[in-house]
Amino acid sequence: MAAAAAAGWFWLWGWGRRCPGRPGLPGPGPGPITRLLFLLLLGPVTADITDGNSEHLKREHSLIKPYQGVGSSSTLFWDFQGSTILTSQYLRLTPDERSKEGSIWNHLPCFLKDWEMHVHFKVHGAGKKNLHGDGIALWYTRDRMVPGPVFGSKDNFHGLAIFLDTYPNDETTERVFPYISVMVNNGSLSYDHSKDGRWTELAGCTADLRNRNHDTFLAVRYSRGRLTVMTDLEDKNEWKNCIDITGVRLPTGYYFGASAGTGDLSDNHDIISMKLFQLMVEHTPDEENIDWTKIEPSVNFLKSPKDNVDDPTGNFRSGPLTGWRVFLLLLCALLGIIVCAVVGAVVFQKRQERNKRFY
Ligand SMILES: *[C@@H]1O[C@H](CO)[C@@H](O)[C@H](O)[C@H]1NC(C)=O
Ligand SMILES: [Ca+2]
Repeated sequence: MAAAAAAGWFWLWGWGRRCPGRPGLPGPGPGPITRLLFLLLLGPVTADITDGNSEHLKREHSLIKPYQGVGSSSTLFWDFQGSTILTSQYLRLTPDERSKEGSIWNHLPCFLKDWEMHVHFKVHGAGKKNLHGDGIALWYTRDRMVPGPVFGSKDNFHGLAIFLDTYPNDETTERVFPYISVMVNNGSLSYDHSKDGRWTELAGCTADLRNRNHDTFLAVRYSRGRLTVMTDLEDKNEWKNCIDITGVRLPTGYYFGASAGTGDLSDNHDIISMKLFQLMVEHTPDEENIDWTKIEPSVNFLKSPKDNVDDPTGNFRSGPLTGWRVFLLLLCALLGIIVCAVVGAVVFQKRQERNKRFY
């Protein structure tokens, strides 16, 4: 119990201020003090986390400036596809032009069990409100470099997708866009672009991420089946919670990537950096013994589609209904008591009268 509470607390505090994450500095996760407190709380359980290297930047899975030149290895680890261009300042997946698709894919499969990806991105363009699109997708998938209809990448993918969807294709939606959502797929699901992936999303949040005058960041953390997405869009150097779900199962050995697409509407979709950090997390021997590359992407809970239907009253449904049920129950009980009392009174009176007659 205490351990679980401490772990939750640790998790909560692990975020907080977003460190610049420069190589050599602690990037993601808890600062040293948090780590120390965590250690005090959990004692020997976390013995392995004491090495002072709880988080490591993994250069082979990261894309960092300078992208090219002497001493830079970043672009050696990534493949570019479609409309993607590289400048000294950013990597542009699509320009602000119609019908473009671009992607970048890490060469090397990632075999980390627990990781955190920080993405520094910029979505901007000339389009006014809701006349821009379509957004960026971040990927951790089995296949790489396959163009397709899902933000420039293939549908029916295996793995994890995080969509930074800037355009509401579903005109009936009450949602405010841009909207960030996550989807886990074992190849069986198709992303419905016309519904902004509503039927297949696991969770999401509205995020004002477009045409900002300051740097914008997104972080994805995957550890022990918990998937967390955080944003830093307000220039406060602070992570804000967007998505936090558990029960997510992803294998190791998949590829990181990012893609973007434009249609009739467009935007510049830029990636400035992608930094992958290893999280040092202990796993039980049972967990260690299974072959993590064989795990089928899945989620323990899956909302039924009807939960995703826009229903402004949905939030209140459980409240008043249970209230009514309780009320009806009390009413029945009350009626029961009244009936009993009346019957009892009548019987009593009859008996009294009978008794009187006998006297
Ligand atoms: C893939 O996922 C679907 C539901 O999302 C499930 O019905 C199906 O059994 C899964 N397939 C495999 C091979 O796990
Ligand atoms: Ca959309």
